Amino acid sequence: MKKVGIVMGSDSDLPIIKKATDMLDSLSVPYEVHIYSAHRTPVEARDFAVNARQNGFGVLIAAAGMAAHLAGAIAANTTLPVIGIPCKSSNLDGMDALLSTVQMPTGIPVATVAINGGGNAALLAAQIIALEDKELSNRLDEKRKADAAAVLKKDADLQKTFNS
Ligand code: RP5
Repeated sequence: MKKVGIVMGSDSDLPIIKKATDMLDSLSVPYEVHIYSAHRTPVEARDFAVNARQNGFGVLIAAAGMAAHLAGAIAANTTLPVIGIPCKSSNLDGMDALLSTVQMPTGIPVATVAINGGGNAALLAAQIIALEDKELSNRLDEKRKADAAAVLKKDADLQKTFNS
């Protein structure tokens, strides 16, 4: 199975990345995690993206906050699919990173998830990897069913409390 490459701009983004790695662990999807910054370590960020396909990655996740150029900078250097996670910063609540990540010019796409959306970034990455892996596709189907069952159980509990 191809790996998911996860890059964050700073170790301060790690709590958001943990949501992604937990999700990938639960689906048995292999991944690598790195700290490369579009601004502080641009050469390493570029090299990671340039070599990602030949290093066995099938999709990349890039998480950054503030003037969040990491996902775009990664996407500029590979034609692997890139998923951007805008991270919430202290001053602008993540709106800065959201707009920096989502507003890519035509030609260099970044599939942007919600602010701090590590879980959905991992799920989307898994769905991309699952295009060529039937067993992973089955695990994703099972997760959808389990998630729906959990919501219906909550509804049933609510009926007992409010509607009986
Ligand atoms: C971004 O700046 C990082 O992705 C992080 O979200 C934000 C702040 O970084 P630190 O100052 O906490 O290292 O590049």
